[in-house]
Amino acid sequence: MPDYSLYLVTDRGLSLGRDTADIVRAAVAGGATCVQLREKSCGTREFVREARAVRDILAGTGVPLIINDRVDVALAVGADGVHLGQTDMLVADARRLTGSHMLIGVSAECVEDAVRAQAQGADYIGVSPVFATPTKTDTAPPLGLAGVAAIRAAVSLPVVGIGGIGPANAADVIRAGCDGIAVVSAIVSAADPERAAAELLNIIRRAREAS
Ligand code: TZP
Ligand code: MG
Repeated sequence: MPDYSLYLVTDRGLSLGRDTADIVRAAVAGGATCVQLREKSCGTREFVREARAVRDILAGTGVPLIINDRVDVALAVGADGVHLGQTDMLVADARRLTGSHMLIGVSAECVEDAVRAQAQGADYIGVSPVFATPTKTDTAPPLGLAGVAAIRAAVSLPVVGIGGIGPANAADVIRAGCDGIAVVSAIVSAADPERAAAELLNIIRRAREAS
């Protein structure tokens, strides 16, 4: 099973002018265990090109590449998985295209979303958003730690928290039951993404040891 402990979600607009490929390389050097390529503004051809570049960076590291939204891009580049939101393709339809080997993650904004995604054959749940975040403005209201715990209790799949997570609250999210944390700005906007990833991974490990 993939290690979702420290799950980087990319965002070129928040990367302070640095290449997504460089951010990914640094984050993985620091200990990121999973990478989701999330492109909201570029064309399909560029998305595929970038996905291939990131796939090549991750080759041999054991860190899976997950593509946001686009099942076609994931298939074209031989990614390890695809991540779907509540208005993206249904899990069952994505599964028809990907077959059983590709990971399918689903963002859940409530317990019902998570239970449905599990029943439909998702591989992991993104609990979204845990806290308010300026990074994504069209989210449901924040679930908070109680919302995380409720989703954790309702499904047996791995659960990854996303939204407003950084060094100050990552341990709380792990203690609330998440198998990992997904972050955008805490890594892509950090002055030193490698160090930011290493610090977060340390916090996650310590939170696990203490519980
Ligand atoms: N999905 C739910 S919240 C979010 C996404 C992609 C953005 C999280 O960004 P940040 O900077 O880690 O709060
Ligand atoms: Mg989406």
